[in-house]
Amino acid sequence: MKFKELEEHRDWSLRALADLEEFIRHDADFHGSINHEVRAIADQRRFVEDGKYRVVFLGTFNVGKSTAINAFLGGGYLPMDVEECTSRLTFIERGDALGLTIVLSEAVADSELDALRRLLGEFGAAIEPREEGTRLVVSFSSENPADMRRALEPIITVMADDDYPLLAPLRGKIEELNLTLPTQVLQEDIAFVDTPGVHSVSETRAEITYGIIERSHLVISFVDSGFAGNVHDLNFIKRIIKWRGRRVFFVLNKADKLESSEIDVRGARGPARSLMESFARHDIPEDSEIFFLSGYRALKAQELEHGHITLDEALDDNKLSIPTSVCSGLDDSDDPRRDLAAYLTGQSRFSHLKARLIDYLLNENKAGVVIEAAAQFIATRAQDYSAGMENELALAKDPSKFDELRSRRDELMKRLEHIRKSAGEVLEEFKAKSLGGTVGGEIHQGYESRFRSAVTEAAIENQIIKPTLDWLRQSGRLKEARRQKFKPLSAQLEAAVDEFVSSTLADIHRRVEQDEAGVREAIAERLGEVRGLRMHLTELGRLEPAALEASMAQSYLAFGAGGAVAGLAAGAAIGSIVPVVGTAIGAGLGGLLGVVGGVLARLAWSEERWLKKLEPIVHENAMNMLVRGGKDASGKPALPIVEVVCEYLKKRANSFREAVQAEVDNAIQAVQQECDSLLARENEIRRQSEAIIARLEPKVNRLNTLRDTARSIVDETRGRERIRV
Ligand SMILES: Nc1nc2c(ncn2[C@@H]2O[C@H](COP(=O)(O)OP(=O)(O)O)[C@@H](O)[C@H]2O)c(=O)[nH]1
Ligand SMILES: [Mg+2]
Repeated sequence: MKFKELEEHRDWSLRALADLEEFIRHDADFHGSINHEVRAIADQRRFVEDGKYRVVFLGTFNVGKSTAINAFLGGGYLPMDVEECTSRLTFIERGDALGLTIVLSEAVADSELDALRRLLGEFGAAIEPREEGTRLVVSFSSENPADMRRALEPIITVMADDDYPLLAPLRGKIEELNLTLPTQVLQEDIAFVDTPGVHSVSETRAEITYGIIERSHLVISFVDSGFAGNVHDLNFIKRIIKWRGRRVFFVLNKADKLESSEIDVRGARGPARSLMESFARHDIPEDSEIFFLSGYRALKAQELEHGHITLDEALDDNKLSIPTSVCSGLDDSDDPRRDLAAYLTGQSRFSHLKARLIDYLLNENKAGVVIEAAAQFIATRAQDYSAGMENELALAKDPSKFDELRSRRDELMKRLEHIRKSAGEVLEEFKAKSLGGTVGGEIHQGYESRFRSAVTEAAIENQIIKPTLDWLRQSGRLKEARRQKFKPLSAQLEAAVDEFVSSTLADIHRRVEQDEAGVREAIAERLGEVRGLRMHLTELGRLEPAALEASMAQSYLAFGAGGAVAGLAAGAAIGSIVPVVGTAIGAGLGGLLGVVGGVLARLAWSEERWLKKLEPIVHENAMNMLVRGGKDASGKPALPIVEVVCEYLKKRANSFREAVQAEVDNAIQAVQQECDSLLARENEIRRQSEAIIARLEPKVNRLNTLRDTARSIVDETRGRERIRV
């Protein structure tokens, strides 16, 4: 599957969903529940829209994130080498033209707007406040990357304060920057997210970073290849990988500063080896992909190619340190600019990263699956909506079919009731499994109680506190911890809590997913039967078992994919556990520093006395984080992790059950209503058959075309390439 094809399918799906919605809302021949269907369509639309390819760049200040993003964009759009002062995210997406929207937490002041206007006016950019001054829309008169950079620099940098003092208060209000770049620049529909340059990822406002990772498809973690053995954020990254299933690529940047012998992606030596050793210590999957990169060379190569810099400028750039042998080779070249660009591109190792990124987003990311699920949904819904009209049409064309429908009405209703009852049983069993209870003599514990019973005082003691203190007892650790104001001890405790929660939760999650999948399968079978009955309403007697099975199989897939999405929708609606737990861990960390960091750190006690003093503090912190709660670093109350997790498990189970129940009720009700309304209108249908045929036939055809196109998209996405999930 190519980007372009997937894009076309996405566009088609969005249009088709809009068509279906239009039909439901405004066509008198739709007889089902408008609310239910509109909500189901809105869910699908949200998934399709969210199925864009968002790549988020993480890493400490100065590691080269902005430079590398610029390399992906082919020009210096983002300011580089600047100390940024706001913790905000920069989103870069494709758009009609070069553009910038500044999202503010409060309205812009007139003085700020004036200052910004003057500044942007210097290169012909205009600014317009929207939404009561909380959004500033900047439009550029050119597509020159330097213009965007010049507009952004004073908005985000600390240094700019001296030059633009009037903008200082504005900077504090910035929540988000949205850049759009013309499509010829960003050919693939990948959106990039640059995270603020701070000294450590965990120091950025955790919610911001976690929040965006939730909405991204790939995380690229930047590491300075000169400091690969000393990466601070691996716990944070581990949570992303383990709890959210996000793929993380590790980029060892500034590889131009390495000897070629140090560059070995397999990790036998050099920085990749150091990084892999850290992976092992932090329980990061060892098959995590590592890339070497020189973002700077990659960017300069493209600037050369696009004529943004001259050959001489490149040759004079000390940072590029182009070897004399390469320089002299250029003397004989027909096109030295192209040749130097090619040399730099090769040296940068950028193409490996880019090719793998695209390959991942297209083939392993769920974007393809989302489109397939949407197409499946469209096919089933189009079929459902047209089935009602087809039945009416069949009766208008051949009113003798009314006899069968009348004689079999009671039988039909009984079958539907039977299906409703057995679906109810499936959901009852799920309720017992998820919330606890007894079904069919079997006692189920429930997810919440499973989790609570794993978090015992003894488990906390053995799996968190003891290992943390053992760690502290190793030689030199205490001294080092004291020297660094106990930060290493906090980090160690955080890691132990993290490990404990992740592994306990991982077991429960597996069970949750298995139970949900079981429900989906069982319910899909019943829904398939309902749909079969509806499709053959006017010829119930002739409903062959084979026909029923075929429609069941089709519907099973539909619900399998669509239902998974409904589950996901529920998950999205209740939020995710990761940000909250991350915050709770951060809160515990603040607590420990608060207690120890102040007075005690300076005391000249013996090692034994220190350990005795620290033991209850570690204990207290672990208990606060997990079960008691407390205050976070900024003094706000923080819920304990156990409560956060239990709330999540309960909400997830309930939303899943409700979503499935609503889907079943909706499908059954539609058939019942349809049957009764057809019988009630028998005389009218007999009398006005001509008019009814003329009215319904084009609508049925339109819906059937939608259905068939959707089915062919399903076949295509499924057939041509296996998408790994
Ligand atoms: N030598 C070298 N320097 C780089 C490379 N990438 C970025 N830099 C430099 O590192 C500094 C910080 O880069 P920047 O992209 O602003 O980092 P950010 O804070 O992570 O966004 C700048 O001076 C860049 O020129 C690289 O691949 N090699
Ligand atoms: Mg930056």
